[in-house]
Amino acid sequence: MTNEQKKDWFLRLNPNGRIPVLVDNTQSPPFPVMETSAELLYLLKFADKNDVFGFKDELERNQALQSLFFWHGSGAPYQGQVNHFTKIAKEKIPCTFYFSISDFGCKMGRKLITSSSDAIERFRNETLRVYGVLEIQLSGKYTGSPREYLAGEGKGKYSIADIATWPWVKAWEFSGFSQEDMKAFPHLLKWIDRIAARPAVQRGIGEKYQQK
Ligand SMILES: N[C@@H](CCC(=O)N[C@@H](CS)C(=O)NCC(=O)O)C(=O)O
Repeated sequence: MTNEQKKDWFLRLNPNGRIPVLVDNTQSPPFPVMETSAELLYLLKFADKNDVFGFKDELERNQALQSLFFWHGSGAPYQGQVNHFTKIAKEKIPCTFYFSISDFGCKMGRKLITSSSDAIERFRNETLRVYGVLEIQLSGKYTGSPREYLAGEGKGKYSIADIATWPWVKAWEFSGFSQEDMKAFPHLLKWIDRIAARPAVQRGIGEKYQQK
């Protein structure tokens, strides 16, 4: 691993030192964009004038933003930690985390998590909880209308909301979740397959883009 993302040339474009970064060379000077969700919104604005992957209607647009923020703020960080603890920091090293009252609803104000196995448990549970939120949306549990995509009227439309969320959720197995864990999310599993079947998605996950 060369850790290019921690080198000066990359930090100049994205001081967060994480992948991806987008650089729009059609702007003068070239314009860098960090953070996946901001990158998707940038692409929508400058490369998708007809809103093929977005919405003209403000309420539908806002629905897409809700999903985008939800995944960026609640899904990716939790599943990212699951990946970290189960794949990268495999050794169960004792470590200390504090979470606020609102996370635990306990009177003590803060709860101490003292081992990485506690941390894995916490992040696994939170990721499954977030999958549950997506399941509620897709199943139409409270609206009575199941939907095919996360945002948009009726059954919804494939949009940046799905584009941001899908690559993570479809990797549930990589994150160490079992078929048993996923049984609670039948609509989410169908959504994964529905998006996987899209020709452009097939190309995007195809051999050409596999790491050698
Ligand atoms: N909030 C950032 C997270 C980016 C992120 O975590 N990227 C990972 C790869 S998916 C990364 O760069 N990992 C290597 C590192 O942390 O140095 C975003 O949405 O762009």
